[in-house]
Amino acid sequence: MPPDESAQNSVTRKIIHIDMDAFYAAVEQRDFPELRGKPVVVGGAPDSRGVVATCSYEARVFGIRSAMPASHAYRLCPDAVFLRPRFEAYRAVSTEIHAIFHEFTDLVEAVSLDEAYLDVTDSQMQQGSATLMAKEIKRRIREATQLTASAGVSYNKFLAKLASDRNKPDGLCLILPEQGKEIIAELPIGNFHGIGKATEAKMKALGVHCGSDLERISLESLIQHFGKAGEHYYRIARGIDERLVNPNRPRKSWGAETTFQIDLSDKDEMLEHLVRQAGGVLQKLTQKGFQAYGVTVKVKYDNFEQVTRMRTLGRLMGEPMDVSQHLAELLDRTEAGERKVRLLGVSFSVAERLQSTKAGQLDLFVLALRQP
Ligand code: TTP
Ligand code: MG
Repeated sequence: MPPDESAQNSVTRKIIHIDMDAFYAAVEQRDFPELRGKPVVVGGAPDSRGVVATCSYEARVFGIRSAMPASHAYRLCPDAVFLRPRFEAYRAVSTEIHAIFHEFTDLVEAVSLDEAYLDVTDSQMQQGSATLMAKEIKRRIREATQLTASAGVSYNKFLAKLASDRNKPDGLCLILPEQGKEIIAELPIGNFHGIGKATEAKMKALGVHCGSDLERISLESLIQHFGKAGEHYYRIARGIDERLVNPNRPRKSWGAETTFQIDLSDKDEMLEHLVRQAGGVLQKLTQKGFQAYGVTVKVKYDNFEQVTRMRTLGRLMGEPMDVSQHLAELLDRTEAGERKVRLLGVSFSVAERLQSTKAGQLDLFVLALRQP
């Protein structure tokens, strides 16, 4: 058994879930003080077909939410400030907060730029108190980034995640083992993490509206209706979630994108830009021990219409030069040049992180299989 697993198999674990508050919008309000206290919407332009990535808490009062069309958000609050995302800024913050997490434990599972699980069962920081560690992590994040995070502390991932959501923003919530079942019993089924709209509707059709209803359904019935996920629902209803914090969870893709001050019309200039971007991303992912097996180019034209072109890479790449040919071909499959371009992005889908030479050989094999 790898050391990570044995460490995590102790009976009572201490899990912290950290999630930044209104992440993209908070970074914008930090960097542009005139936006503080105002409804800020980050995402597509209100006159585009884009969607809301997130919005400040001031904007949430108007009913604006993530994934809503930006045009809808505009109707809800025409006075809101609508901003395009600045991924570089969010990534920089993400790097800072992840460095803070790693000072508390190596068992950090990065879920997204702004969210992670930490297994601190064996951490000796703060005399081993997970709640004090969560408090200290929040303090360190604020000190380093001037941003607030919410933290949840509990004995498994499901409850830690639930806890971090309870007192947002700037919250800290502890769910003790003896409280877990009761909290889940009262939880509306639509608020279960991992239960989306479709599953929620199916659950309601079965008469399941909250956790206590779920607990009354037999394992057989749950498996019959939901397949393998049924087992997970069965355990969750009882406050049981044995999923480990996986520090090697691979990020599915790594990328960068830039919105230009002035739309580009020269294709050579676009390619040059893509190659430079790709070089930076490749360097980062190689540093982290990942290998790319696919590359995607994203082009947004001056009317905000957006296309992506993807290809699988036939061999491993380390050097930006290796990828420039692919980028040129992908760009050729768009109308860039004939049409002006306001945004260019490049991202790489990555294979599993390399643990050892043996794993490396395996990766080569997988890559060979993935060749078109
Ligand atoms: P979340 O943590 O879900 O949201 P949030 O941090 O903005 O707000 P909260 O205080 O409720 O945690 O997502 C983190 C970032 O991911 C968010 O700032 C923007 C991005 N995002 C999208 O781009 N699209 C989406 O649909 C969601 C949910 C998030
Ligand atoms: Mg968040």
